[in-house]
Amino acid sequence: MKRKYLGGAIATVLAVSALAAIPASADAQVQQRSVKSASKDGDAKTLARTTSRRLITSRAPQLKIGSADSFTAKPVISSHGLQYAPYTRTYRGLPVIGGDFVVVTDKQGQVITTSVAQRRATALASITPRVAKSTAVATSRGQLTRTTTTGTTRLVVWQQGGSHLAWQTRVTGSQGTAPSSLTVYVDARTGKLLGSTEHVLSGQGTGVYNGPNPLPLNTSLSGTTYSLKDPATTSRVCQNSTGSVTYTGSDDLWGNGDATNRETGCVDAFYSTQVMKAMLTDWLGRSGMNGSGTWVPTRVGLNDQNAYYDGNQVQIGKNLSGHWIGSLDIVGHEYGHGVDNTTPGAISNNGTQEFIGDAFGALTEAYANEAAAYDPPDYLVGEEVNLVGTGPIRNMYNPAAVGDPACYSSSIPSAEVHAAAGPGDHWFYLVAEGSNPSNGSPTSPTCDGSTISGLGIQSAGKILYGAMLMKTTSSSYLKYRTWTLTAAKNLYPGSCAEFNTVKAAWNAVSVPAQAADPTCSTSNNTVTVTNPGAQSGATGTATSLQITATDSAAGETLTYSATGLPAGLSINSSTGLISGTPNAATTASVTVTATDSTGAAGSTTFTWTITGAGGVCSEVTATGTLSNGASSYQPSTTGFTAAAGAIVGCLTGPSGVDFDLYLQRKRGGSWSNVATSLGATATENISYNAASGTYRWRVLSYSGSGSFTLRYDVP
Ligand SMILES: [Ca+2]
Ligand SMILES: [Ca+2]
Ligand SMILES: [Ca+2]
Ligand SMILES: [Ca+2]
Ligand SMILES: [Zn+2]
Repeated sequence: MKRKYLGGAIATVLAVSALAAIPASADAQVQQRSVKSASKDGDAKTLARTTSRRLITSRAPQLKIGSADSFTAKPVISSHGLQYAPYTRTYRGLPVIGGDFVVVTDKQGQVITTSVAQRRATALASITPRVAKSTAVATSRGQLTRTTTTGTTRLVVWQQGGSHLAWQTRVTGSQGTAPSSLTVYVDARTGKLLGSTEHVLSGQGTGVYNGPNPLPLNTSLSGTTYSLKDPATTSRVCQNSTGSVTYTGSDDLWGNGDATNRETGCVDAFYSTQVMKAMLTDWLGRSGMNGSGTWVPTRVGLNDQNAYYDGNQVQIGKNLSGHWIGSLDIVGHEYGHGVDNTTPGAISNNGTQEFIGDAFGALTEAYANEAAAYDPPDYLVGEEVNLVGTGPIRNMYNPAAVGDPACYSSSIPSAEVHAAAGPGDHWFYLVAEGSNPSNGSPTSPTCDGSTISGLGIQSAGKILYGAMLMKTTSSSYLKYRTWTLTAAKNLYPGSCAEFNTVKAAWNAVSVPAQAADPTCSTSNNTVTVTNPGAQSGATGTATSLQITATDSAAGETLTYSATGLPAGLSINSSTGLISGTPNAATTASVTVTATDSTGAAGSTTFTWTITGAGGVCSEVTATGTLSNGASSYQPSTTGFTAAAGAIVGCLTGPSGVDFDLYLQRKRGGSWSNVATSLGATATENISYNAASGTYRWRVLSYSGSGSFTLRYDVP
């Protein structure tokens, strides 16, 4: 890659000085926008940008803003409901290498976390170099055994631990027999080498046999000429390495089954990017290799037992039998470097770059999910063809099987980059499949003897990708531990199962806990049910009431229940809608409860008065108070006279007590019960088809005390 951040993005520069004033209205404006529904990605991205600017202008301490910093916003990335706003930094106009950060926000623009490369503010006594540019260029060229191209040299700040004024130079050539392209940093005050970044990321491939044939390929037709070019994504092509020419033909039939034929090699490689494109969209919510739909060309014909991504292309080489090696896992691996390079912080550092590639290879192979006769998912890298005569070149569930370390140690960051993939590959497998899978996948011995249950490869990929969107140039296994834990927490709100698995898997590969690691707890959720106020209705008239509730944890599913509802009404447990037709007059005390999936619950209580439509329980209202076990006679012990017809009574009382209702008739000087309602609560209803005579109500406290209301109709 010759230039950073090519194309697409319209960068905005935001300068900050110690005197920067925050507009008085800024907070109010953010607040106002936050309460608006931001259902579209665009709104959420705008809110993320606004929030990030506010963090910068308020000089939030976690951003480590120095006295002369400016910031450049890169495009906000939306994924799984979260927004990732990356920024790069300059100091007194010089790019700060290691000054980048990412602000993560939710859909409402609230900050969820920040990921900052540097640990202290940038500060330099002087930005005048003491070492000549030509001296620095010579030192940079000396990092390669043969340098064919030297790019432009510029002054930057190398921010790692402390701040160093540095000359940055891109040199391209070879390191021994391997292609190499380095960005080299030389201290501009002392002439010492500060560090370098490799841009050619080589993997080793395997032979390529996707199936069943014929493989469906998304090709283009122009005039009468077909080409191996995705019509929907014209940057996704497969070319002959010689001349970098996209394969074309007069028919839409490709390859001849000969594994040494380059066009056949392109069939497998082009099919592999086609599968990967779908995997990125469906599983990770990412558009194409670079996140905005763009790929770099695949070129088949590299004359080496190798494949590589260099920022501009993916070159596919061959095995010892001359078979081109564009298998799902090799192609997925190389374009995984492309995803890594085009997410914040660029290529992963300190021994983590190759495990990222392997994870994307495994994800691509898993998404294709081919039958055993072809290239089934297996968490091996390069198993299909014997590249150099030793079988697969990496084994994610048992790295030691191919001689790679399975466990992290302090020597990993400086180990050979492919061997350094061992602990990360092992971690990815444990998160995806676990240590003792029950689905037939292989066991994966842990470094600490622990047992882990997997989350499935789709969740493992989602969490790893979420971490990559928080990546900064300070990436390492230690940082990936913190970032994946943060991602698991953010992507599965209200649940700690994913977080706990990610944590257990890092422990299982000996990556130690970090001070910056988040913690996960579901016990602090609060659920709030909005009180709808007193309600009223009438018997025989359908009614409905929507209950609303909020949860402090995002993404939770609420379940509703209710007690004390007027007879005839019920609540929908998933929507919170109360509906139905009341069939008895009452004054009910209704309590609605909402519970989330972690068990957190909230409730509210309100009264709901149902009056008798057409006179039911509406003529006479009597009230009284009962102590436990006592009776009250209404309207008095001597009762009332009634004509023949329906005597209807509706009793209500406090919740938690059991009052019962009796209708008594006087005959021959004594009273006897003619109707009773003896339910378990204080709500009782009687409708009695009476002969003319003398009647009275008896209200009995079966248990509990309190006041009651008795409404009744007399014919
Ligand atoms: Ca053809
Ligand atoms: Ca396979
Ligand atoms: Ca494989
Ligand atoms: Ca009762
Ligand atoms: Zn690689």
